[in-house]
Amino acid sequence: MKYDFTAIEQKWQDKWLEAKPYSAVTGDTDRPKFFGLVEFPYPSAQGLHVGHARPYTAMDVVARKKRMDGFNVLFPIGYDAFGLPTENFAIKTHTHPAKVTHDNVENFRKQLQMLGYSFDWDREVNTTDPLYYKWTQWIFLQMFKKGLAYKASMPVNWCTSCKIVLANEEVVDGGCERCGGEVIRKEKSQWMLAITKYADRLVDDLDSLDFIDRVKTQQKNWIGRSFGTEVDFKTTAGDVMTVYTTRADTLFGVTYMVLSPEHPFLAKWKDQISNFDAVTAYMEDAARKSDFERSELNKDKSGVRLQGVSAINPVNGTEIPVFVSDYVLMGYGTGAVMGVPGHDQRDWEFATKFELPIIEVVAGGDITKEAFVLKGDSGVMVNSGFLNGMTVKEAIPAMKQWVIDQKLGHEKVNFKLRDWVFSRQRYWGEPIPLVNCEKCGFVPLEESQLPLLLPEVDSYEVTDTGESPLSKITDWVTTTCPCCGGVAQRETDTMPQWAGSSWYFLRYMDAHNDDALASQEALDYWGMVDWYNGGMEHTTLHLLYSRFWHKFLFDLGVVPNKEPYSKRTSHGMILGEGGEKMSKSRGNVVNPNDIIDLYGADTMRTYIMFIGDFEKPAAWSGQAVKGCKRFLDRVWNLMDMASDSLEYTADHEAAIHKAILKVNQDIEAMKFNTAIATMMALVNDFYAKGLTKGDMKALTLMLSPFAPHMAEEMWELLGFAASEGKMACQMAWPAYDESKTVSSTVEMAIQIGGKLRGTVVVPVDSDEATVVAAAMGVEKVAKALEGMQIIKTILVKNRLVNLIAKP
Ligand code: ANZ
Ligand code: ZN
Repeated sequence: MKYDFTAIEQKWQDKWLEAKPYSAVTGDTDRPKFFGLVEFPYPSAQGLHVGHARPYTAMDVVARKKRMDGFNVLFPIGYDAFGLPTENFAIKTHTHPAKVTHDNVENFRKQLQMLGYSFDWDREVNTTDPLYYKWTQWIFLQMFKKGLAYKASMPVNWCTSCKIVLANEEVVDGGCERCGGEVIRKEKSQWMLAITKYADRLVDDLDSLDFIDRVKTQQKNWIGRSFGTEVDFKTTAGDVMTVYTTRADTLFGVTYMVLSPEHPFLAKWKDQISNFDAVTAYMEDAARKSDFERSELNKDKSGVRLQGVSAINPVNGTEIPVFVSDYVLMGYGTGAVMGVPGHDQRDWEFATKFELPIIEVVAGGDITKEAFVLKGDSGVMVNSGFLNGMTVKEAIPAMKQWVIDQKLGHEKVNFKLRDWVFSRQRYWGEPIPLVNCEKCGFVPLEESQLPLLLPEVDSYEVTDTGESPLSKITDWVTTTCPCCGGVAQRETDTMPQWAGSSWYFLRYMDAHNDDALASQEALDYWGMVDWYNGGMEHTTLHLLYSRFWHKFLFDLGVVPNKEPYSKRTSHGMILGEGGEKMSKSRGNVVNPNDIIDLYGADTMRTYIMFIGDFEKPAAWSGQAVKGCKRFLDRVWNLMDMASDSLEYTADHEAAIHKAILKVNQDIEAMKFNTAIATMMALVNDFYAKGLTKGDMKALTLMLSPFAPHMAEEMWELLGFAASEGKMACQMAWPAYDESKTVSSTVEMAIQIGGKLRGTVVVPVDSDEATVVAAAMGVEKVAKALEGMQIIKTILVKNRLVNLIAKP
C-alpha cells in the first residue's frame, strides 16, 4: 500500500475540524490544565513561512503530548493584524486594509490547517475585530483613568519616509526598522504609557519565573536598573551640579566634570562662560548625532572646556574644570557626570585627549595604559583619605554614607527603561478612545461607547504634517464632550501594533465574551500561560509590554496572577541552504506549501523538528527533507511486516520502553531532534528483527505528535481506532516500565596490569568472582595470563576489571 500523504492529510484535517478533538474545556476540574502558547502571526501578504513552522510545530508537539498525558490543553491561535505592512499594502493596491487583512487571514488559516496544528479553532482571535479591540481600548481607558497614559511633548524618532513616529526600539542603527529610511528627531506631542512605574516589579518578579536565562538577562539589561548615588558639586557659577554615579568610592579620583550638551546650566551660565560661542557651536553639532552614536565606546572623544566656570570636589576641596561633551546623555541620570579617568574607560580616553590628570584610587591596574575598571570584587582603595585600605565593595557604601552625612546627596536608583511611546499617526490601528475638550481637557469615552470603531476613509496616506489620516474626517473628529456636552475633538492618533498583542493570551480563555475581556471563571481556571515559546527578537518589546499590561490588570483585580507566563523558551532561526538568512533577494526562501505539496505536512513537521538543536539557528537542507520523507515511508511500510500479536516482541521490549521514556523526556526538554533520532533507531531495529502489531502500536503513538496525520491513518488501518474507539490523538501516551528501560547486561573492559586486553559482556552488577570467571573465558585474556598468577583484582562495577598478575 502506498503512502498517499495528500489524501491522508486532507482526510484527517477534515475529521479533526469536524470532531474537534482539540477543544479546550474551561472549568474541567477532572484533568489538570495546560496552556501552551505560540506568538500569533502577523497575517502578511506573503503568507506563512518556515520561520513560523518551527516554533508552531514545536508547541504543537508539546500540546499533543500533554493531551496524551491527560491534560486539558488550551492551544490557541489568532492574528496580530493591525499595523503598517497591511496599511502600506492597502495604499499600494487601493484595497481597504480590512479587506487585505481578511484575505490574508483566510490564507494563513488555510496554511496553518494544512500543517495539521491542533489549535482550538473556536477560540481564534483577530486584533482588528471590533469585538476584540473593544477590550484593547477598554484596557487603555483604565490606564488613562489611573494616570498611566499621559501626553508628553518630546523629541521623537521621525521616519522621513513612513512619516511616522517610531519607538526607540523601532530604530535600528539609526534607520527605520520597517523601511530602512532616514530617521530624524522631531518634537511631537505623544501619548505615553508609564511602563517605568512598573520597572522594579518587572525586574524583581523575573526571579520567580521559569524563563530561559538569555531572556531574563536581556530583559534585565533593557530595564537597566542601577543602584548609585547622586552627589552635589559646588560650582563657581553658583549653581550646584548634581551628578549620578555608581562608583561613589572613586570620588577622590575625580579630576574634571562634564555636562551634557542639552544641560540647562549651559544656557543659564551664558554670561559666566567666556567661550560661550564655542560651547554653542558644540551644542549644535551634538544635536545632529543620535544617542547611539554618542555613547559608542572607542569613539573619538570630543568636548569643550567651559572657560570661567569650575567645580569643587567636595571630598578634598580641589578646584576642577567643567566640560561639555556629547558622551554624556541628557536622558540618563542627571545629565552630568564626575570624570574619574583612572577607573572609567570613557573618562580615561577623554582625560588623555584633554591632558587632564589621571589619579589612581583603586590599586591593581596600570592606569598609564587604560582605566582600571571594576571587575568582580577586586581592588583596594588608595589615595582616598578615609577610604584607604578598604575594598571597593566596602568603600562604595562608606562613601555613600559620608555623602549623606555631609548633606551632599543621597542614594538613587536609575533605569535605562523609558516610558512607552504609544501613539501612531496612522490609520490601521485601534482608535484611542478619548476626546479633547477645550473646557475639560482629554476625557475618556463612556465604556458603553466601546468599541470606538475605525471610521471609513477614502485615503490612508498620512498628512504631510504627519497627522493621522483620521484627522481629515472632520465629521468623525468633531464630537460632543462626554463630560460637559460641549463641542470636542476626537483623538486621531491610533495605537501601536504592540497594543493588541499585549493581552491576546487572555482573550483565548474566553474569546467571544462581550461583557468582559474574559469571564472571571475562565481567567481563574486557565490562570498563567504554562509555556510560551517565541522569538528572541520579542524579548524587550512584546514580552516586556505584555508583562506590564498584565501587572496593571492584576492591580485592577481583573486577572488573578502577577505574571502572565510561567515558562518562556525561544527557538533559533531557520536559515536558507548555505546558512544565510532567508530572503527574497537571496532567492533562498522556502515556502512550506511547496514542501507540503512534494512530501506532505508530516514530512515538513518531522523535518523542521529534526533540523537541529531547537534553541540554535539551523540551515535548511533539501537533502535532509528527503531523508525525513524516507523515514516516514519506512514507518509506513512496517505495517505490512507486522505480525498479529499485540505483545511487544521480546527482542524489542527494552528498546521500546527506552524509546517511550526518551521521547517523553526529549519533548519536555525541547530536544525534538533526538526524540526523532530515537524513533529512527527503533525503526531500524524493527526492520532488523521483525515486529508485531503491538510494537507498531507503541511506535504509532510515539510518532503521533510529530506526524499526526500518518499516525491516525496507521492507527485506523492497524485496527486500533476500532478496538480502542478513539483516534490516536485521543490516546494516552504509551506506558513504560522504568525497570525495563535498563539493560540486563553490560560490556566491561578487561585490563591486565592496567593495559586493555579485551571486553566481556556480563550481567549488570556482577561481583568480582563472576567477572573474573567471565574474563578468563576471553581467549586473549586467557593467553596473556598463561603461567601467571593473579595476585590482585581491581573491580570498577559495570565498567572495568583490572587484573594484576605475576609469574
Ligand atoms: C563615576 C564613575 C567612576 C562611574 C567609575 C563609573 C565608573 P550605569 O551603571 O549604566 O547606571 N553616567 C552617569 N550618567 C551618565 C550620563 N547621563 N551619560 C553618560 N554616562 C553617565 O552607569 C552609571 C555610570 O555612568 C555613572 O557612574 C557615570 O560614571 C556614568 F570608575 O560615575 B560613573
Ligand atoms: Zn468638556
